[in-house]
Amino acid sequence: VEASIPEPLREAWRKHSAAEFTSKDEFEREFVRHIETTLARSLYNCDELAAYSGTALAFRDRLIIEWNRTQQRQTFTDQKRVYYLSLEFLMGRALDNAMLNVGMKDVARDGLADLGFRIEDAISQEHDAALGNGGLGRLAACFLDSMATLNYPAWGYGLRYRYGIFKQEIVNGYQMEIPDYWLDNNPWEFPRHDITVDIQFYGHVRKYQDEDGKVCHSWEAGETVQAVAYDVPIPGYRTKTTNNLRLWSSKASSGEFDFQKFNAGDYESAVADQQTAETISAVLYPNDNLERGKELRLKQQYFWCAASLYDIVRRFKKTNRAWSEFPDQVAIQLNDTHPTLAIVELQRILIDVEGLEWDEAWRIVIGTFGYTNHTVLPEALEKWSVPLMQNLLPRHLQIIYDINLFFLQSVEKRFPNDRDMLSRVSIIEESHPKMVRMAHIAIIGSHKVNGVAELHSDLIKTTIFKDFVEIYGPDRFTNVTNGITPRRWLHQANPALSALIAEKLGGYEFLTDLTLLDKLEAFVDDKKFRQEWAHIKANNKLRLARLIKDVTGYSVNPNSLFDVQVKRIHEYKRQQLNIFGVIHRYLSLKAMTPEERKKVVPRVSIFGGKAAPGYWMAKSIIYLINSVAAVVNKDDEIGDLLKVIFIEDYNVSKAEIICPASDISEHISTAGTEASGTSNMKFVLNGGLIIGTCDGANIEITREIGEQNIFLFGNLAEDVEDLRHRHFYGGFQLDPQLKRVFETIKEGTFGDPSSFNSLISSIEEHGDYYLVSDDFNSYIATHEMVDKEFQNQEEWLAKSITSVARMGFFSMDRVTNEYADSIWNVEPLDIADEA
Ligand code: AZC
Repeated sequence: VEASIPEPLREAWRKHSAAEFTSKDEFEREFVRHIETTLARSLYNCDELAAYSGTALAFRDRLIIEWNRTQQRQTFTDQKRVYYLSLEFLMGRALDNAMLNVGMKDVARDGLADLGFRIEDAISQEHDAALGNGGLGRLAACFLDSMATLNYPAWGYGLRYRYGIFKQEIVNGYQMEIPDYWLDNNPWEFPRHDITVDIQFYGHVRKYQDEDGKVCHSWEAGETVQAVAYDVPIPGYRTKTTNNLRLWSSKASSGEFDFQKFNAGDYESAVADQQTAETISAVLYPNDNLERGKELRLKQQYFWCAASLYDIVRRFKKTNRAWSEFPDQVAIQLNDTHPTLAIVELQRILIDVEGLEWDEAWRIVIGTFGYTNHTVLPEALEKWSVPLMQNLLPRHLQIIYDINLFFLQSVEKRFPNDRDMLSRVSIIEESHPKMVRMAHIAIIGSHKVNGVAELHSDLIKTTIFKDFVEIYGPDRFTNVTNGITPRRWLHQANPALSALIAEKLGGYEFLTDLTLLDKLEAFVDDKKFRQEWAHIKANNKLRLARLIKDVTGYSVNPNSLFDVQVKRIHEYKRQQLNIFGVIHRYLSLKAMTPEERKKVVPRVSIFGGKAAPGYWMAKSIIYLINSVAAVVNKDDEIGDLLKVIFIEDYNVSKAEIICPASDISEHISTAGTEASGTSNMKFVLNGGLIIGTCDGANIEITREIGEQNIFLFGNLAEDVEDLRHRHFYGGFQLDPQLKRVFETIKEGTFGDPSSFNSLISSIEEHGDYYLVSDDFNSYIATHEMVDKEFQNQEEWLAKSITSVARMGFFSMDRVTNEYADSIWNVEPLDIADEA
C-alpha cells in the first residue's frame, strides 16, 4: 500500500503515462530510440540481431502498457481467475506473434524497410523459448494464447529454466545434445526482484498444542531457497487483454549465505552453497512421456508449486474474503501430475498456517483443482519413493498419509471386504521402497479429471483409473479434446493461406471463430481458388526445400510428394515403422525396370524430432534414419524418386515452416498409445492430408473431415492386447515384407548391422510390443494408395480444401471455453465498454 502514489499527486503521473506507438513514424522513433539508448548502438553498428532487439523492445513497450492495464482491470473486477500450472511452456518465438496479435506487423515491416532491414531477417534472429519437450508443453502455450484472446483472467505458472530443451546436432548420423542457454537477448521477461518467496525443504515436523489445546503441526525447515518471479506478457489476438506468465527462478535465500563459513575464510564453499540453490531451476528435464524419479526433479516440482500457491493465496487474501469462497475465486488446472504437490501444499497452508479444520480445508482444495491426464503409458506415470519424500518434504508426506487414510476409510465403507480394491487405489504402493502414486493424489484432490481426446478419455476410465470411476461415479471424469491456436499455426505459419481464406470469407474473423472455415467448402470447385491453393502449397514446399538445403545440404525436388513425420522420437510413435517402410520402398524401386520407374511418384521422406538423451532405442532409430539417408540419397539409380531427410533440432519455429509444406504427414502410433497428438491438427489445418492409425485425435479428425479425406490403417486399440499376447503364445509370423527389410539391414546395406540389432530384435524376438509387424502390411498398402491418389492432383486438392474447411472443431478457443464451462466455472472479462 505504501507503494501507491496518493491521489493529489497522480495527475502528474497520468500526464506522463506511457503511450503506444500508432504509426510507422512512431514505430521508427521507438525503434531508433531503443537501438541508441537501451542497446547503446547506432546506425553505424546495427546488425540484424540489433534490429530484432530494437523491434522487440518497441513492441514490448506496447505489451507492457496493455499488460499493466489488464492486471489493473482484473484486480478491479475481482472475478474468478484461472491458474494454469505447467512444468513446461513450449512458447517458440514471441516477436512475430506479438506483431500479429497487436496488428502492427505491416507497420513494422515498412518501418524496418525504411531503416534498412527485412522484417523476416529480424524475426529469425529470435531464439525459441523452448521450455518444454513436446505436446504437453506446446498445449500449455496454446492455452495461454487462447485464454488471453478470449479475455479470460488467467495466469500461467512455470519454472524459469536457465537451459531449455537441448539443441540437437547430428554428428555422423548420431544425435548429440548441446545445452540450450536461451536467456541472452531475451527482451520478453521482466524480473520482479520485489516478488520473492522463501521455499523450505528437508527438516522435521514439530507437534505442539495451541492455547485452545488443539494439536498443531509446524514444519521446521532444514534448508530455504528463494523463488524470484520473472513475468512474461502474453498478448491476446486483437484484444486489450495481455495476461501474465509467471516463471520462478531459484536463488540462495538471503539468510542462506553461510556467514560462518564466510568468516572462517571458506568463501568458495559459501559460494558453492549458493550455486546449489540455483540448480533447482537450472534445467528442464528432457524426457517426454517418461519419468525417472530424480530428487532434483521433485525439488523443482515443490519449489514451483509452493511459490505459485503462496502467490495465489496472497492475492486471494488481499480481497478479505472468507476461506470458503476460495474456490469461487480461484481455479487451478494441473497440467499432468507434475504439479500434484500443489494439492498437498494448499491443504498444508489451510490447516497448518491458516488454522482451518481438515474437512473444511479439504472441501476447498477439491473445489479448486482440476487435473488433466496426458498419457496412459505406464513409464510416464509419476511415482515418488516414500523415503525420498519423507526426507525432502516431511510434513507433506504426513498430509499425504492422512489424505490416504480418510480416502481409504470412505472406500472401505462403500466396498467392504474388498482388500484388493483398497490396495489398488491407495496413494501408497506397497513396494520396496514404498511409492507415492501422484495420479491418485491428483484424482482424489480434484473435482474434475480430464483426458485429451475421446479415445484417451475412455481408456483412462476403463484401464488405469477404472477403480476411481467406480468410487466417484463417472461425473468426476470428462473429456476435452485438444486443439491448437489458429493464430500461430495458420495465420503466422502460413500467412499466404490465411490471406487467401480471408479473401474468400471476407475477413479474418475465422481466426477467432474457426468454425467459419466451413464456408470454404463452397469454393471447392472454384478453379481459380484451387489454383491459388495449390500455388501456396508449392511455395511453402519451396520454403521447406530451402530449409532442408540449409540444415542438411541435400537438395530435394519440390515437386515430389513431401511425406513428413516430426515429433519426439519414441517407440510408441513408431518412427521405426516409417523408416522400415522407406527401406521397403527403396527395395521396390531398386527392383523396378526403368520403364516402371517412370510411373513412380517421387517422394521425400522427412523426419525430425529429439530423442531423450538416455533413450537408447530412440537414438538408434535416429541413427538408422540417417544411415538410410546416406545410402539412398546418393544412389544415382534412384535419384529424385526417393530422398530421405532428417531435419536436426526440430522445434516450434521449424514446425512453423514444416507444417504448411507437407503433402502428407504421419501420425502412426500403436492404437491406444498416443493420447491425442496435436501436430496432426496443425498439418490438416494447413492443407496437408494425413496417414494415421485409429488413435488419439486422429479418430475425431476423421469424424470431422470425413473418412474419404484421411488415410487410416492398422489394428484397432481394442485388439492390441490380444495381438501382443499372440506374439508370445499364438504362432506369430513376422510380416514377410518386413522380414525382407530386416534381411537388407542385416546384410549391411546401411552400414554395420550391429548398430541396429536391438531395433530388430525388439520386434523379432522380444514380442514386438508396439506391433510394427502386425501393422506393416496395411501401412505399406496404404502408402501405395497415397501414391496413387497423389497422381490425381485435382482430387487431392479437393480433399485438402474440404479438410481445412472442416477443421473448426480443433481450435484451442473451443478447448479453452470447454474447460472454462465444465471445469473452471470462470467467465471471460467483459472489456467491450472500456475506453
Ligand atoms: C502428450 C501426449 O503424448 C500427446 O498425445 C498429447 O497430444 C499431448 O500430451 C497434449 O495433450 N503427453 C506428454 O507430452 N507427456 C506426458 C507426460 O503425458
